[in-house]
Amino acid sequence: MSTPMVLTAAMVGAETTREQTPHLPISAEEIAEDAVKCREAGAAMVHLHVRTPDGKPSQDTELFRAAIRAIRARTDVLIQVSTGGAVGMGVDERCGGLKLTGADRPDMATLSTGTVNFGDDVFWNPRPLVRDIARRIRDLGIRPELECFDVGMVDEVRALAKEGLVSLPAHFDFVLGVPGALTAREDALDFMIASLPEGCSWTVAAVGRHQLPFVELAAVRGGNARVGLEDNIYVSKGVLAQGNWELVAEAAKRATAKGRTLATPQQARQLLRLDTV
Ligand code: KMH
Ligand code: ZN
Repeated sequence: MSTPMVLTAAMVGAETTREQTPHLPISAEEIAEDAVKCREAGAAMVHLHVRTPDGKPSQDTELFRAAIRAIRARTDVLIQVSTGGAVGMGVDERCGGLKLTGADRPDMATLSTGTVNFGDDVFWNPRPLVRDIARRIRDLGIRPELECFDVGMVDEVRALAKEGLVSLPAHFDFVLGVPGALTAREDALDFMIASLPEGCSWTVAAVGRHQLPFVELAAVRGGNARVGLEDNIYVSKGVLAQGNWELVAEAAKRATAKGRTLATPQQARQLLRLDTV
């Protein structure tokens, strides 16, 4: 039996707009409604950003709280908050989701591990800032998903582990295909996997038209995948996905066709070691 595959739905993001797709969820209720369908389609986790009512990217604690409560009232899908936010945000703003404790505490949070060109912008993650966010995640007692936009960032995680800011084995997210960063190519994925510290798990989040083909590459390599409107709005060439759920459904179809079963949230909790931080 192969290891169950964890599908994550990156539902909202900071860059996708309603002008690009009318199916982007914005309010807590819209996010929760789509999250329920993502879970039914096979997602074990959602990667969460939030927006103000007019659609602007935000990392506001209360907007996160509302979205998390709306999701948890309806489904058991795991919730991973973004600490990346949108380019140009400061560290305190980015960490809004990490202020949630008790019943509203997220299950996981992203930790971007280095600075990278992000289209025509720069996603600014100097080493002291990465360490600041790593400490905040550690203090909340949750696991980071270590976002690597290029292969040197995997090495940076080794340094973070030596400093006691990340515990190994850890869970990585290889973000491939961001313009200006590592390309979405099969050999690039293989190099990332080969670079991992012993025993680590990984997800691949490929951007744009690469998103769904990389679900299949991850499936045959025993990895996990992230899909969703944050990274891609099309379910096939020129056809908008009707919601995040449709991308998850397509990912699930492709993963199971490659012989993988899909992880439940409970299985994902174990596979990603969320209870042993
Ligand atoms: N919006 C990107 C600049 C994360 O969520 O941790 C960064 C991002 C990363 O989305
Ligand atoms: Zn994100």
